[in-house]
Amino acid sequence: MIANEANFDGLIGPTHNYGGLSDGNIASASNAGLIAHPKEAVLQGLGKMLSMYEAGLWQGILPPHQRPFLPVLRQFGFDGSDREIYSRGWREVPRLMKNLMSASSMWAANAATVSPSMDCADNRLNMTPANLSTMLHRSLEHEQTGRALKKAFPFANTHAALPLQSTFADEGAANHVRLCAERGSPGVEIFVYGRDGFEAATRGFPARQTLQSCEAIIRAHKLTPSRTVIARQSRAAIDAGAFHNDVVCVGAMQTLFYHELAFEDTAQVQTAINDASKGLFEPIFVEVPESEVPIADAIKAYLFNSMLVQFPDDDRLTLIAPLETQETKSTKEYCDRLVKSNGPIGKVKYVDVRQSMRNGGGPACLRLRVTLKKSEWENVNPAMKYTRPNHKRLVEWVKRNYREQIAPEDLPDPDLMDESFRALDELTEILNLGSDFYPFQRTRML
Ligand code: SUG
Repeated sequence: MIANEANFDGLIGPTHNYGGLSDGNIASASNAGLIAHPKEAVLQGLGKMLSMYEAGLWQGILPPHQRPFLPVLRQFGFDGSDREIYSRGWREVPRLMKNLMSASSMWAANAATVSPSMDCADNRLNMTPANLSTMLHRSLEHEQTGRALKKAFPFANTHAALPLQSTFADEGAANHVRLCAERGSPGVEIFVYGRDGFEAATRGFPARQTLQSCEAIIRAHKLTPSRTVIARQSRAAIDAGAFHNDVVCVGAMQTLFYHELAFEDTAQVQTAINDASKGLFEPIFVEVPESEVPIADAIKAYLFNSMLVQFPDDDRLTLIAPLETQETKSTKEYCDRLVKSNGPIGKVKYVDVRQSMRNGGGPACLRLRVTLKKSEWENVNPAMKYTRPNHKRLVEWVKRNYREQIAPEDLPDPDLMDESFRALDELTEILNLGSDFYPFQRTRML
């Protein structure tokens, strides 16, 4: 059966800025207040999509969310026209406003947990939008994400997000890895959590994924229990800045590539994966020792927040890493040794996603992986597939609508809101999302 892994990238929205909103995400904290370059950011994202498409992979696009997210202001008692409540919001609740401006939906790895139809008892693609309940700015995403996923994958079983409550904190595919022998066969799904939602809170950086949310998704997606693995992320990794498991681990096909300190109990994780893959494939573990790449370097350079992809006609995997990995001595040297070895990763390709990286989002954060049978891919909304004509239309759209730069003091400008809504309105045509996709489009119709 022909099946492939498609990458659906989050298009970077017109309000991209450095808000310093994510506790435990070192890049977000240390770059807070920098001048952001939205046009450059979205073109970097499109550049990555183009290179994946040109290499023969299936590539799709997820739309940015409505920002500013005015429904929250109205819920909080602000009334009047959009421009009035926007300006009042900035005068009275500026910290809330920053949260309503974030372009964080670009990090599509946090959009949902995805289980391909080959793994699910109902033989359908199953998806659960992540509630992202740990961070205020991200907790606003799940509803719009669900709508976008339904537009892209009308045939899928798209569940509601888990309840927005700390016990069910869920960050989607960033804490999920699927290994398999070939894309069209059943695989092993690995769910990684940072805390047990019923345990007392720990000190240190927040652990954003709970055991309970992993269990709920496994059940809802009707996965085969013997083919799933639940692993605990190490406290050391979280406190070093690995706010998601995909900052210290990535997997593809039979290969799991991870840092020595990624898991609380690595031997137990390996045994569980070996057991779960019996009769399907032999897993290959590529563990990067702390002595070769200290975890602080791995996180700064985002070595593991790379895409691990199988290009058509290649017999080994390619790691699509950020430029920062090439610029950091230990990670660059590690990658050089990796490709010379006889291991499963044969190439490393570096991409420029610096605008996103400064908020802690590498190449892997920007995409949601969706393994699809060919017949399913053919039923994906064609306007949300990345194609050359779509690329051209999107680049023209960006040039028409995006600012070169946004400094923190530019955010309260109501023209920025109008520009953002105009851009999103135009985008709904390009991606064929309908004229009532965004909340601002619906209120306009009232
Ligand atoms: O949730 N950064 C995102 C980065 C998400 C990266 N995704 C994965 N690892 N899959 C986050 O912390 C920063 C926004 C700001 O500070 O303006 C932010 O939300």
